[in-house]
Amino acid sequence: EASTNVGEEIDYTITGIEPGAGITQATDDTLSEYENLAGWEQEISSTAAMLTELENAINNEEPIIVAGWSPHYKFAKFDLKYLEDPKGVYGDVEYIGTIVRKDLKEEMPEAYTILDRFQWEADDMESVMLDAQNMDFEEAAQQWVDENQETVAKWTEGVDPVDGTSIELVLTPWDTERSSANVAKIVLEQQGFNVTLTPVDPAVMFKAIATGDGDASLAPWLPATHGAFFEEFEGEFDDLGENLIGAKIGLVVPTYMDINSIEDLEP
Ligand code: PBE
Repeated sequence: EASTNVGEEIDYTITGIEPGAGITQATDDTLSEYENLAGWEQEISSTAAMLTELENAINNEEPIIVAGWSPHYKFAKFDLKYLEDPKGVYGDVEYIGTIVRKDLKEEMPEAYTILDRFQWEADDMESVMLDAQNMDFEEAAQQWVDENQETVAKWTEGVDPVDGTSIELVLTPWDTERSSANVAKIVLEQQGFNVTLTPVDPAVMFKAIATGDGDASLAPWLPATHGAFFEEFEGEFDDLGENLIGAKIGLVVPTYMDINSIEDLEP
């Protein structure tokens, strides 16, 4: 029996997300680096639109290929798999890092110490993301902080309280980063900081920290997803290393689809 041509069924289109996302660039790179994807396109729209299309396809058991990432609740909600990426365009398992502006250590040592210690697991982030399906992120983050006082105490141990110092955290506009930023906001506010959260595109996020317009960010996905921005501004910010290990991006399909690798796709 001849295998069905998935490409034809989905109009040779990968369902992407926002234009400024690192994964959008990685998907464009994938389309140009895999010869079998000649003629394929990425449909760029929004995360919400991608999730709606994914859900519709699954409800009808139709084929679909989306630009996907984890941690994300879509893996808990649906049966999904990553397509193998033998050329490694999407990178391997990643970490989410913390970067701060150059003078933060000197000017706000209390915040620097807490941000430097801020580290959690994919499960923690996922629980905030999942709760935030039914409440706002601030509430979900507060719930996580209430339930994880021991972890929070390790981040804040021995740090002096401050009296209303303003600090601006720059994030990117995805649920993963809304989760970490809102948890960091609550922890810093408990310490006496006055915290502003500013969501921007990844390129703007790196630039804001490099120029000192923003104080810190827990949002870089590295080494691949935001690697080009990281390199562009390297040396102009302080790199505090990972805050979460085990992130991933790639092409994601429902498990009922009979393909396993990007190389299985036909031109
Ligand atoms: N994401 C989620 C973002 C970073 C966090 C994978 C959609 C991106 O591609 O830039």
